[in-house]
Parts: sequence; structure tokens; C-alpha cells
Amino acid sequence: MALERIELRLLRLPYVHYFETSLGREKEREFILVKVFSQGETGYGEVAASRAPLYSYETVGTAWHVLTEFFIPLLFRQKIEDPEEFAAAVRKYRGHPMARAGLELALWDLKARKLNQPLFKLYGGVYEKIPAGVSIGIQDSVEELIARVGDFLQQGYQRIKLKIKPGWDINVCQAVRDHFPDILLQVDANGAYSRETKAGLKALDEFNLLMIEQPFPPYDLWDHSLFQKEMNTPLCLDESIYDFSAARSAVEMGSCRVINIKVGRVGGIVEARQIHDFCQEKGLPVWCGGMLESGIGRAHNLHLASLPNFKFPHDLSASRRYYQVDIVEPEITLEPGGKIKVPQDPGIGVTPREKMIESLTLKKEVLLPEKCS
Ligand code: OSB
Ligand code: MG
Repeated sequence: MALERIELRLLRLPYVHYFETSLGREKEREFILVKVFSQGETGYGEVAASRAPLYSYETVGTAWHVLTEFFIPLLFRQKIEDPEEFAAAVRKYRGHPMARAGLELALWDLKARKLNQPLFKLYGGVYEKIPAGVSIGIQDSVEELIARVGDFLQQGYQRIKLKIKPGWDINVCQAVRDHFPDILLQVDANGAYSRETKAGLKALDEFNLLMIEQPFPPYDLWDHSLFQKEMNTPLCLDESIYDFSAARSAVEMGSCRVINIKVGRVGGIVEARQIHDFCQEKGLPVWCGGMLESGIGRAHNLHLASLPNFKFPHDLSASRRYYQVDIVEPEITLEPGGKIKVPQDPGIGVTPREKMIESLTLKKEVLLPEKCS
């Protein structure tokens, strides 16, 4: 089979509440939606990259460029429709994992819709509901943070993740533990520390944290391996794990005891599954991170999180935690007990709201096979 057409759209969606990390504060998500068309079916993918190169070097601009100039023409030229074939073919290009993942995800959704199966069944997912956590950004005050934590706990979220940075770390963990001594709690620094400033992090061993995520910058696997030896709390890597070989190096060097898998960061489901399977063999648990995706990217994450070695509550929250109105229906909701159902309808199992998507579109490009040869 060959694809008839591919559509890229740049969308902008405001958050219900600003999201601040050590990298900065954002009030809206700008992202690329990928639609692939074949024989009356449509597959949907979302590119995880955001407007600025902060979390990753990729941006919506670089992703648009490599998709339209390289990845989509490659796919048309070789008449590829299968996601695994695409993953193999696109390996000849270096980098740009979020761009390749966005397209691969759309092909997975298309394939599952054509087979009339929910996506998780195609790649061996086992859980029908997954445990939900919430990632809470840096707030204007500790009091506001405590109120937000309390609110999310009341809604039923199983685990709280706090964003930290130097000066918003020990004091914040202390305050949250004073109010909520027994909750599942973890922190994420997005690489804000270094060997020189690690003293603040060492103090976090006192707070019974599930893990400390990405203390040092992405390419510092060696420093993470030294630091893990000094800490009782497990380190978890996010940005550092940009592909399978990085995961293997990190595990073999002892740079972490847990891995946060994000399908965009590692370049697609094929790579994510390889990391998942390797960690499972090594006895290292993983969990599914997020990039504040719209309902389309989040539905994809739900299917991925149903693989068996996903062992912690995830950064997967209900639509209304992120957006006033999501771009899919039904919206993603939290079940009693703090779980989210993996959608059971064909493909990603949710229906994109096309009118809403049209009204949010800032830019659109349609690519056709005959124009890409
Ligand atoms: O580091 O995990 C991160 C959001 C955007 C970029 C990086 C990160 C995050 C989150 C939010 O922590 C996770 C989510 O709920 O989608
Ligand atoms: Mg992170």
C-alpha cells in the first residue's frame, strides 16, 4: 500500500495554567499535528517538539523542515506505509527524533485503524488502565504549590512530580512532605544542576522520593553515574536517553536506576519498545513521560504505557489538567482510583475534533507523492 497524502498542521493551544520548569515558563503549547491518508482511513500523530529549543534542540520549525524536505519524501519515494518499515528507512538520517516520531506515530494509528484494532494490541500492551500521576511546575509561591498538590491529590492522582531548580528544591520538598508525609513524590530538575551545585540535590535523599529525574544536563552520563553512587534515591533519566544506545550506555554505566520513556524524545515506538525490552531484561523499571501533549499525543502515550515493564505512575493526566477543551473526544479523564483507561476503539481510540483543529491551525501544508519524487 502507498499513502495518498500527508498533511502537516501547526497548532497552538493555551494551557489552563502556566507550566514552569528550570528551563522557563510556558503558557501555551505550539506543536505539529501529522495526518496520513490511505484508502479512506486517516492516521494521526503529534510531534513533541515545542516552539523553542529548550528541552531539546528540536523546534516546530526544525521538525517542519526535516519532515517536508526529507522524511516525507523518503516515505513517498519508497512507497512506505508500514511504521516499522518507515523506522528502518529513516535511520539513514541523523537526529531529529521528535520529527520522525510524529510521522511514525501517525503510521501506527493508520495501521491499527485499518486492522480495526486498538493500537496497544499491535505492539503488545497488556494493561487496560494505567496509573496516573501529575507533573507540577514551579509556582510563584510555596503556598500556591501546596494548594495545587492538595487539589491534584483530591482529584485522585496517584503520584506527584515537582519541578525543581537551585533555590526551589530542599525548601519545596520539605514543605510538601510536611503537608503530605506519605504520598508518592518525585522531582525533576530538567538538567538544572552540575557537579558544582550538587549539594542541594544530596539533601533530597532525606525526603523519601521515588526518584530524582534528570539532575544534570542531557549529555552528562558520566556525571550521573558518579552521582548515582552517592545517592540512595534512584536517579531517573529523561533528556539523556535520546535513543536505544544512550539507554544501554546509561544502564551499563549505572547512570540511573529508572528510565522515563517518551516516544518523541527517542524517535518513535520502535525505538521506545527496544528501550522498554532492554530495561525489562535488565530488571530496570520504566515509566511514560509526557510533553503536555494534546489529546492525540496523549492517547498515543496511553497505548505505549500499557506495555508490561511500565512500572510507575506516569506523567499522564486528564485532558482538563492541561487544556480547557482538548482536541479529541471523548476527552481523557481520570477514573476513580487514579487510573486512566487505555482507549479500546481502533487506532489511538479517540476521535479528533476536526472543526476545532481547523480553527486552531496557524499553518498547513499538504504533501502529495507526485510532488515528492
Ligand atoms: O521534563 O518531563 C519533563 C513537560 C514538557 C517538557 C518536559 C517535561 C514535561 C513534564 C510534563 O514534566 C509531563 C506531562 O504531564 O505531559
Ligand atoms: Mg523530565
